Amino acid sequence: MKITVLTLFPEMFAPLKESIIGRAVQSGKLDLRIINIRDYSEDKHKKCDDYPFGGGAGMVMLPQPICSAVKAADPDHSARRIYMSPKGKRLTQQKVCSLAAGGDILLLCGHYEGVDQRVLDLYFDEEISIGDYVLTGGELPAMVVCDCVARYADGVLAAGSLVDESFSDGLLEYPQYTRPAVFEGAGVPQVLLSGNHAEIDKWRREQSKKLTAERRPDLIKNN
Ligand code: 4GY
Repeated sequence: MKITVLTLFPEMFAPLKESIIGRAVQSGKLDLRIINIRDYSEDKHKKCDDYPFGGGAGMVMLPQPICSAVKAADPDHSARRIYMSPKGKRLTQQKVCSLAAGGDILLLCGHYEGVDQRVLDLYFDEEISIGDYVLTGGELPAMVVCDCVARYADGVLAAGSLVDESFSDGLLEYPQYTRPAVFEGAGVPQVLLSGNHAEIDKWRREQSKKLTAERRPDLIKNN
């Protein structure tokens, strides 16, 4: 699986060096390329932003450095080119699945007041939002996409991890317990200690349905 990220702040992607995603990169299961847009600026001061036409607060990212970086990273437009933006279509687990199955991904992170609209019109395929709130840049959203998509790369997760989790069947996940069997006076549901796997599966399915009905009735109606 290959994911390329274009950003003015490549050091913000340090968290992806840790834990499961870090190991996926180290082992070659995930080909993650973080590209500094500034390296592609043809300006003598490597400038990457300027004032917005029409006035207003903040700065807009210049088209030239971004488009040169896109052409270098994805010369034949073989990747799905995605701009992280609150204006985009909301990310869902279904969308994550389709991205994971879809081939190479290129993510553009905006910063400041965003990118020149012509970059999106001329070079990008779609916009994705991770939720209805505004961040200072697209870097955290791009990390969210990298993380949740990379979980689907072959061998990244333990076998079966993708099967039972929340949303995989449109329901929230059942509660989990581990040792000790009694913690601060609180026990574990007896069925989980019974060794009866048919009963355990049944209990977990019931818990999933109950939790989803209580907390996310919208997920049930849309099912
Ligand atoms: N929410 N989902 C989001 C975001 C920050 C200025 C445009 C989001 O995806 N991206 O809040 N992005 C802004 C920062 C330029 C993107």
